[in-house]
Amino acid sequence: MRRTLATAAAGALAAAVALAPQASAATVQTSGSGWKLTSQIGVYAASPSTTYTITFETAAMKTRYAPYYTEALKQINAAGLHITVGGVEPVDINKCGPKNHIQVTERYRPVGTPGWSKGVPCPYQPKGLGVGGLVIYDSEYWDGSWPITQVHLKNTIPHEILHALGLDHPNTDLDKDGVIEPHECVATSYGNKPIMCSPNGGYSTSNAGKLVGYDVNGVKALIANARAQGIS
Ligand SMILES: [Ca+2]
Ligand SMILES: [Zn+2]
Repeated sequence: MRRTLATAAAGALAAAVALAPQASAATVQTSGSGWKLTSQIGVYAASPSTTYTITFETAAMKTRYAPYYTEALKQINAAGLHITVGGVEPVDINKCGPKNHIQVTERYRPVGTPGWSKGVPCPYQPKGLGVGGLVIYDSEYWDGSWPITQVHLKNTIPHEILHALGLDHPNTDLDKDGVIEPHECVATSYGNKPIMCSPNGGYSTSNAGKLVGYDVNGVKALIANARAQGIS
């Protein structure tokens, strides 16, 4: 029995090394309770001395989306990551943008699924250190073709920004039925799931749009992973 356990532990360690090949397995963490990082596409760290700037393809998009970031950005900055709302610039959705920019645009069904938006970090960075990314919101939210509640809208908009920073969906097989299901995420004693829960999560109260504690821990993990690799 004891041997079996030891073998299982060794296997888990090997998996951790495979996920973060350039990092110290002892100190880089890519998931925890209610948070997960995008290590499978090579982004799992963020430098606290970097400023990430959110830019927009058009002025109308800035007007539309920027107000939804206010509360989340306060929390992300309080957690130690610097992120700010910038201006307008061209966006090529097939390429990484300027370094440390999170570029925001809008398309009709950007991932093909009605009602789904997309948020991705610029992938495969040295030491997993994020350099910004791309967010493409589904234009259906605004023309009535995809009915979305205000709560879901308020949570979805910052959710995609957090993807671009390096946070993944923390869904996990809580009921042990062998399937990681939609909405299968840890919750607080008040029933609040991470804003990063797929397909949607976060507060359903007037706090909608704010990160839940789990998400803040994910942001802190991005910074801790940079420091663990000697990046200040
Ligand atoms: Ca399950
Ligand atoms: Zn998502």
